[in-house]
Amino acid sequence: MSSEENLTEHPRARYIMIGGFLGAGKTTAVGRLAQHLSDQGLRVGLITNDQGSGLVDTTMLRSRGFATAEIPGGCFCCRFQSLVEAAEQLTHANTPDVFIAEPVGSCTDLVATVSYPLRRIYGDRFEIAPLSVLVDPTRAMRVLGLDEGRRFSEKVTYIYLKQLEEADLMVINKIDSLEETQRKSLRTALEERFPTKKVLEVSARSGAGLEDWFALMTSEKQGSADTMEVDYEVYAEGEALLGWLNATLELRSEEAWDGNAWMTQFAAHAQSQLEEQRYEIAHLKMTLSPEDGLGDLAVINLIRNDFVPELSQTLPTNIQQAELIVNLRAEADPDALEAALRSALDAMNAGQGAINARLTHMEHFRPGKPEPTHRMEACP
Ligand SMILES: Nc1nc2c(ncn2[C@@H]2O[C@H](COP(=O)(O)OP(=O)(O)OP(=O)(O)O)[C@@H](O)[C@H]2O)c(=O)[nH]1
Ligand SMILES: [Mg+2]
Repeated sequence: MSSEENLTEHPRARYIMIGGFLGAGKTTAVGRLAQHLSDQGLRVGLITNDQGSGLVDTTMLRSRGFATAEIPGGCFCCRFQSLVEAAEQLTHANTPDVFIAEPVGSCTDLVATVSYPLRRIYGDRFEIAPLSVLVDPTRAMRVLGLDEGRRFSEKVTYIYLKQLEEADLMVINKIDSLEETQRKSLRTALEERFPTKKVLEVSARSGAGLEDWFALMTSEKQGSADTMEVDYEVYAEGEALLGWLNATLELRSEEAWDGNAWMTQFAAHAQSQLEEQRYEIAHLKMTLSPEDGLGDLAVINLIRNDFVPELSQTLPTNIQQAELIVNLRAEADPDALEAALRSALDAMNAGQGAINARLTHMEHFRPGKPEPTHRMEACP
């Protein structure tokens, strides 16, 4: 049976896409929204996406019990049919009332290449919500010149600003980390630069502001404005400046060890290796899953060089054997990312009571030129 036949058997499901640059808090927000909808008795299907495979985001969302389909090996826009098939796969599993999709954080032009094609080709199956674009305040303040800290180069910044330009809902996240004056000046700067946008303020971590945002995503339909112009040469060059590394390792030791402490130390070693070369980190994220089958997970994130690795989930007990997934995105040569990761591992292995680490998956590359399956500039 074709994917078209399968999907037509079911009523229209809402399709919500939460975009935003690397590290803005998309997966955190997706998990929050999925929980919010599940608590209301709705069935949710989540879709994750990456240029490579072996994804921290998928591992995290699945560990929380959400039905999650993964599209590895290319962005939604270039793998449009895989997106439709992922929805079909989830439909078979639990017939979601709502799909929540997280696009790759270095992607833009999602309205023209994903939302409008879904509406025009599969409008009888999906009701498309407004596109949300999440904003990490520190990153945004640097891009907009409100903060002096380090920033990405011009072409990566081009992608960042294009993401903001196409937002239906511009969502300042992490307001728990902001002073009142910073929050006001960021909001003012965004409203001045993008006067037609609806700007919201939330904290996916604390829950502040989420009710209003979730209400908009679950009730409003996306409008029909003409899409923005995108220079695909600059976009491709910007994407190619970002090095990508996905690795999976098996860790084991005779003695039980503290996985939270191990991962924190490992992230700190990787950070110092990258900082030595002055590579700008976009997001280093890792999960550590013990092989005891109980489903616990430790998660660590580092979202820029001048910050600290944050454990957002911890393991309750010591472990002996575990799988470590590493996803690293930085403005750097991918070979240099691999070298940094290997040096960080060497540093860990040089310590006392070393944990035996075996690499089971490693890919590191620069994303290729985006070549969307469809590009529709207007939608009825
Ligand atoms: N302080 C604070 N931190 C947050 C908030 N939301 C997310 N974070 C943190 O931001 C980091 C990145 O969050 P993710 O949800 O993984 O970000 P993402 O946009 O999915 O990242 P990519 O998938 O790599 O593009 C994590 O350390 C989160 O815990 C928030 O509201 N406040
Ligand atoms: Mg994510």
